[in-house]
Amino acid sequence: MSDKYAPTPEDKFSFGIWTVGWAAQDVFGSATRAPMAADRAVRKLAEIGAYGVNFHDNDVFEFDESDRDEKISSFRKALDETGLKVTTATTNLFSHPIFKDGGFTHNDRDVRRFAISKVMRNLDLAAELGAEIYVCWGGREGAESGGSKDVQSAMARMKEAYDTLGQYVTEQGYGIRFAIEPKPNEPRGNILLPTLGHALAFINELEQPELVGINPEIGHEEMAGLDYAAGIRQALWHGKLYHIDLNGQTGPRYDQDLRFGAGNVGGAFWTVDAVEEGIAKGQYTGPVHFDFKPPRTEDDEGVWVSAAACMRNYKILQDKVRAFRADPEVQEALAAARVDQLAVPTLAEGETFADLKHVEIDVDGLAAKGMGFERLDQLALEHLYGVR
Ligand SMILES: [Mn+2]
Repeated sequence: MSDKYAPTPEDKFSFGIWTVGWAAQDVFGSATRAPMAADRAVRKLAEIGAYGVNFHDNDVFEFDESDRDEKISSFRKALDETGLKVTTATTNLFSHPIFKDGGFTHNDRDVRRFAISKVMRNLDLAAELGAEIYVCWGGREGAESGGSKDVQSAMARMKEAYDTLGQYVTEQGYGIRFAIEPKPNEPRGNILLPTLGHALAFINELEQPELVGINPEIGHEEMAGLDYAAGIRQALWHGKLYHIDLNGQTGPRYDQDLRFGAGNVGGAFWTVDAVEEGIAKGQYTGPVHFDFKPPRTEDDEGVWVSAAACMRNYKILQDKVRAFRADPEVQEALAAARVDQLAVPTLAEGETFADLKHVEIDVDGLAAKGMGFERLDQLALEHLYGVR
């Protein structure tokens, strides 16, 4: 039986090892599932049709690195046997108590030096395993109270860390680029670089800004009340969308990490539209990555149902988005809403501000004219609701 929503390698779907591997411990309760070795996660992800994986160093081996060689060799064996790619890697600078005040911006200098060294060691492994993108989630870089963090110095130390790591990958000849993952809060009361906009501005201050882009997550941007699809479209315009973390979230609350397509369904529709735009224009070349957590209610079987659903929901929405864009009535509604007119430069070729100083337009006529956006959006909803 052929299934048009079945994942294919061309879809480039990838998962973090920590997503399916999460044993479901939370603030209020202990784990409800057994720990999962990275090599099992790789094998199961391959079985359900994933293309690649992303891992934290400590998803594979322990913090003290006593089992490093042994665990990397079984991880690598699983990768070789399944053909799964390591698309992305990252460093855990948040779980161990030493990182309670962050890594790159910890008030203690020794911890900052240790954090950079931990990332460098894992960059070697990332390069060895073929990862092209290195995600940096500064989950503990932040504060609960205003006086405890000198934010300007924290920014300077953050820059120092990225500049040092940039020099390292350049020196080593690794073809790796960094992707900063913003988040407004949780686990810290407030986290530095809280939104993709903050991160984009920060990147401009770096010595080698071309080495650093962003990895926005749906849930994280929506926790801040922001429109994810519009955010990643802006990042594409800047040429800074290096990676994406797709999942589900229902409004500003704790980080839900629902499977992709759950939570804000309308947001998911426009997210797929935005990702497809980026891919079609050659602006996004990374994996279609899912960073979700199967809820604590699920057993092992539920974990794989949830993971498979991320990919399935992406393909269902991809189908709907394509049907929306191809619909002649939608094209007519887009034209009536003058959406294409925004691509026309406001000044004609050769014009300067002088030509705009005394512009004569039909003020009353244009003020009275409707935009037709409701008709257009209703067509989108009808595609999403499955009645067109
Ligand atoms: Mn999250």
